[in-house]
Amino acid sequence: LSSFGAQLTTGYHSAESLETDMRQLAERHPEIAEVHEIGRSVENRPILALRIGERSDSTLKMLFLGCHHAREWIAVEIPYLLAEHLLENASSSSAVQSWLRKGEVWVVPMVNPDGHEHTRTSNRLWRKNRARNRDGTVGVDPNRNYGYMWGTLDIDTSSHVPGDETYVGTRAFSEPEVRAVRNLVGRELFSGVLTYHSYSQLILFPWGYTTDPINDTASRQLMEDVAGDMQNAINGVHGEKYTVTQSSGLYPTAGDTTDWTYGEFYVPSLTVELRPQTHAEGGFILPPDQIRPTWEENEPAALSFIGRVFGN
Ligand code: ING
Ligand code: ZN
Repeated sequence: LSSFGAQLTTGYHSAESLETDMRQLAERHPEIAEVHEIGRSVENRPILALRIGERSDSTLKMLFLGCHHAREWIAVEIPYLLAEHLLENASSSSAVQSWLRKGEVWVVPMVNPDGHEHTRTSNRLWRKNRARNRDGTVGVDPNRNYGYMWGTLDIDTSSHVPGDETYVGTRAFSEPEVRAVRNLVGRELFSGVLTYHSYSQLILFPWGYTTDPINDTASRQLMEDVAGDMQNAINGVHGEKYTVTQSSGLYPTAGDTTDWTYGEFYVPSLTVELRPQTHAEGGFILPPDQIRPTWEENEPAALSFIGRVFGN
């Protein structure tokens, strides 16, 4: 059973085919995998996590998130394929086996199922969730709705105007999809967080809300080292270049995932912007034949982050 089985039309998962595949994956590996519903979306779709690991009382845990933004379809597939890789190599790879003995990996491939469904049926380039705003517009940007320095910027990349693409919402954690992640992170105390987006081929570390660097030089060094290792791992597979930078260097944003997980919990936290590099190469519309090579280069990158956190 390959992960491409349920994706006959586009090569990409829908919310529904993802649920089917996540449940089948867990059923095939009952000793080390469980599906958890961590919350429900605005339109009441389940937000699902796979918990992978032998123990449920471990203190070493990592979190991989995908698809805060509806149109970034590749950002569903990479965390899903990571989960599949860990489960299918749990006994054949000694590194994976030892990680799953001492720690847990949590994977949430689709934080924003309503928006994702909207991109399949109505508007391929929809970004936000499907919240009904008071002024009649639709959608809050889930990657502006986290509670660290939330709402402190009011610019086009972090907007207080409800109809805008980067609308921050009425208050921090106003959105159920973002509360689902908050509750999971509050409960599990992760030692590393990686959230996937597309596109641009970047590896981003906090802060987003300011161009100031992180004060704590040890944390900053750790995140830059992990990011640099990931960059090298990626480059070594197909020669693709991913650039490491502070996220505010791309553009300033307040309320993103990694500012909150680092700012609130001091957890090393990174954002990866997957393929392609440019708009001319398709932007958010990545041909399905690129899923496999994108995974092939991101596999050693994700594993190097896990190795750094769990020990090799
Ligand atoms: N890009 C991210 C966004 O939310 C980002 C970039 C990540 C900014 C992390 C700040 C912090 O705008 C996409 N493509 O969504
Ligand atoms: Zn995004």
